[in-house]
Amino acid sequence: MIRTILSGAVLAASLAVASTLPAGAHDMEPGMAHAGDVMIHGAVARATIGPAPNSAVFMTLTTEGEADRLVAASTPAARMVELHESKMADGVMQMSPVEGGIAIEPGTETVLKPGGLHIMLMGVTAPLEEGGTIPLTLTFEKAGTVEMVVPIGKATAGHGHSH
Ligand SMILES: [Cu+2]
Repeated sequence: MIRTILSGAVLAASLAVASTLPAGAHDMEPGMAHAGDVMIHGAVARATIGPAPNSAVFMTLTTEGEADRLVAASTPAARMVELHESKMADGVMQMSPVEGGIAIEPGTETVLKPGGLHIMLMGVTAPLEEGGTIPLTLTFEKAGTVEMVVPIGKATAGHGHSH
């Protein structure tokens, strides 16, 4: 019974946050946007823990047109943003910049997720707290530039490695 009441309170708090999103989200859900033929969905920024300086943004990218590439990302919430890929090398998870951008192919979901492709936020200007949002600008080779609102989700394990 207590658990039910608490869940209701948490849900109400979540809805309150969602209703105060900044302009620019249009009528789309936070974490969703489109640039030309490219659709962005499920975007989420990882909350930071304590004084951790880095975070990452994950999302799913699809195209309803021709192949494209995510070539750049930026946000005022971090001093530097890079497109990264994490890979296991000699039993150790390592990450490196993606040369030439992240490919988006017709008929396929390009999934940015912990342990794989991600948008790395280096040097966050303030802690990223779950339930908040950050603005994010994405630039695609063909579809151009789009500004979107990205919700901040849970701090997840799996991307805690450093450079
Ligand atoms: Cu990274």
